[in-house]
Amino acid sequence: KEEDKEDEEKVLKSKYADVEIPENLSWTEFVFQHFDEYGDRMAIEDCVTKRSYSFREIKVLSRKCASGLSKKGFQKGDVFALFLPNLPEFPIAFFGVLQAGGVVTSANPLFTTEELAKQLKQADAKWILTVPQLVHRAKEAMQELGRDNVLVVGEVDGYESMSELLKDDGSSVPELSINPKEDTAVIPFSSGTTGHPKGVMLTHYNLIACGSMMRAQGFLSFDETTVLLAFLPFFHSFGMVANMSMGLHTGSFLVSMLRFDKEKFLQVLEKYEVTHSSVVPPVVLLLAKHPAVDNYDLSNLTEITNGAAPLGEEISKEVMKRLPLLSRVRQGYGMTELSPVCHMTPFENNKLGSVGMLLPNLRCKVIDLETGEALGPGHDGEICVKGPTVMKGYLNNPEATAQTIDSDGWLRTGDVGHYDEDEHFFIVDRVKELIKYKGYQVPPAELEALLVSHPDIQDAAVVGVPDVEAGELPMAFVVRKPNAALTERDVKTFVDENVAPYKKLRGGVEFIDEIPRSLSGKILRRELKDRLKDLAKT
Ligand code: 4UW
Repeated sequence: KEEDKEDEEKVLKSKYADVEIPENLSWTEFVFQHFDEYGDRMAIEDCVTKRSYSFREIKVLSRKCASGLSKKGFQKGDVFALFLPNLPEFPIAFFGVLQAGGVVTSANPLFTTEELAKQLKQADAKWILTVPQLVHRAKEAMQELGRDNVLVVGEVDGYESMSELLKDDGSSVPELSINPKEDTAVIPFSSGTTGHPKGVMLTHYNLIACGSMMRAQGFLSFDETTVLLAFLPFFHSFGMVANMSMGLHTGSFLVSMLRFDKEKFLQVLEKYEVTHSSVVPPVVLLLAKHPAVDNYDLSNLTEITNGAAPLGEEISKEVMKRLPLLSRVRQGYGMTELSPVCHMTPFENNKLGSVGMLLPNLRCKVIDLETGEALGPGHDGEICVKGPTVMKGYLNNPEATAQTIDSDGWLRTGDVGHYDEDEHFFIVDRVKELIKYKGYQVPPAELEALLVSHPDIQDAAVVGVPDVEAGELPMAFVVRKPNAALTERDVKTFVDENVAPYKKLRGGVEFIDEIPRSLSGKILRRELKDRLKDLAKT
């Protein structure tokens, strides 16, 4: 019956046969499945300090971490925050927390104390692990919850080091009964289709489903010969699942990079003979256009996979022309709420500019923006996805969950696109509020709330302005209070002082008399974007 209904509704089923999704494993058990075979081979190495760990060490040390945490009273279901750049210790802590029965919430290391505190409060984090440079921020943010459980990778006076934890004898790893379909493993944050960042509850099963689906049919082509440059942040779903976890699962060698730097990136590609890298559009642009690329031997690089923001056909062609040994420029399209990937380009016959095909085990429909009716090939509409990777829900936010996942289980992505006759998908626009700066999420609602907290600002709206390198730049429309002498510089300085650098108003500030709103009070962002186009013409 369900199938008949789906046929009528123009629901697309993946063209690929369903894969079996293990139902009785934890995410750690899934990721570590072949670690004993990989043994003493190097699993991850920091490209600057050269600190490295083998697969065996990751397994042993993450158990020690779990045992040490349990001795400290950390319990099943407790939330542990990772406020870390991409260090080789990241997976040890991550899988240590999971083996102690905990839940990982991962925060952007660029966050200000306030941004971090908001996440820690919402997630009710019991512990936090950070690096010496960020320890004060971590401590202040934890203090807002009345807690002081701060651990550090490295040494800082007055703080406990993670290395102490790793000296544990490993005797107290709890016997866990994980219910993979119910128990949340990670809570990354995302603003989804509207409003402020929210905790996205992904269960062990959600992640295992995504991992299993990605491995089918060579969608994810990593194996034991892969050298993967892992600079995409592990705190974000893309880096966390597609690189850190699936890289380790497949026995790849991960070269971790703490901070992205153009020259360093090219040096590392050459020196480590990197074969694969997951990237975002500015990095593809760099490979296609930067003169320094010619100074390096990138002949081992056979595949790059773009995600998190749109990549055009032209730039994909350009990079392939410049790097003739790069045989594949691939894409994945996903969303934190989808654990996180729903479409990937197939191993062969991918169409440049397309985000690929629906992964196995998933259903997808493209619905008319006005009528909600499912559309056939070639028609743009909102992309909706259903299947085992749809998040459990937003943490403590049933309203937002209900707005995003309907009663039939369909998740609305807020992205606009279409599929062609061969079922290759193309993303063309977004109807949700989200702005993406170099793949980073910038939730307009957050910046708007900050702007209206300024004593001279009456009202504000933030939109994304298209930008060749970054994708979009956040820009603000501001209504000044009567007689306020606020300048663009004042507004920018105020924002800069209060947000992580990637949220800065790089797109500028426009003063206007009134923010256009619908009768229900919603900001009419489309109208503001049109106004921007008009401004650009004049
Ligand atoms: N083209 C156009 C794309 C694309 C895109 C995303 O921060 P989030 O919530 O999540 C992500 C996750 C991306 C991702 C994860 C795992 C993976 O394997 C993969 O590809 C290899 C990609 O970005 O933001 C979600 C929003 O980001 C936009 C889109 O608007 C989506 O709803 N987005 N990927 N290829 N736009």
